Amino acid sequence: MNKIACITGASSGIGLATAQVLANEGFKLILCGRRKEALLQLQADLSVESHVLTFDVSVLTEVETAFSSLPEAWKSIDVLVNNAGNAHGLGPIQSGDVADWDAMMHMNVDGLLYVSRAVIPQMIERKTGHIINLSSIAGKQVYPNGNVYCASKAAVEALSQGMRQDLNVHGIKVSNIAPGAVNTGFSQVRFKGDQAKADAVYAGFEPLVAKDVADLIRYMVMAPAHVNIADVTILPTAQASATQINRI
Ligand code: 8X3
Repeated sequence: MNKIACITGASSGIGLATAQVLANEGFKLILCGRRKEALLQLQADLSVESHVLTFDVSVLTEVETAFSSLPEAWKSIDVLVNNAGNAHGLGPIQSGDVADWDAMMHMNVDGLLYVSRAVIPQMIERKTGHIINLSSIAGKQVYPNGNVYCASKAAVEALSQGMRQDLNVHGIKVSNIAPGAVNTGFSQVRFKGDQAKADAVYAGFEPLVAKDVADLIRYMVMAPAHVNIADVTILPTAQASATQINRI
């Protein structure tokens, strides 16, 4: 294996688990995130060569500077995992915090676009590549109080389809993953550190863990060249829809 995978949001959660799983497959890794210390720690723990890029996906100039700083040997990215994303708040639209809305739209939508824009040209040039976008069950089903987060993930769903169409002639695969409840730091961020609220999201059933989604990503990237696993919803067995969870 002499392939390079680039993962955004690699310092925690699904991004970190994906780094570990793809390292086990022998991928060289570009680890992207905002927290340099956490990324350096991950780099030290990995058994493969990696390159750390510290930047905020939602700031175009930071994205452009980061990717243009890549040494020649790291420029040919084979797999891009657009994982960086967050939820901020859960409440009715009329009392939404504009700063929360902006943060979600900037990170989940603009960030995915900016990073893709930085990575796609060399994939087109080489007529190969695989982009995996992390959407959510929230991108397929809106739920009460989810409003802007759901909208940001609905945008990811649309962008996965749009990218697949536009990049089709260039031989580039685009995959979309829509996870349900995954027990990561996601709910802690959504509820701004309120641990009790975060814990309640995953109480009474067995949620997914980050590695479950990372294993799906591994399956997608290891599929034969002629196979594109285009769109997968991955849920805990106890979850039937965005709002229906069988809790004990
Ligand atoms: C995370 C899943 O259902 O909390 O995107 O929106 S959910």
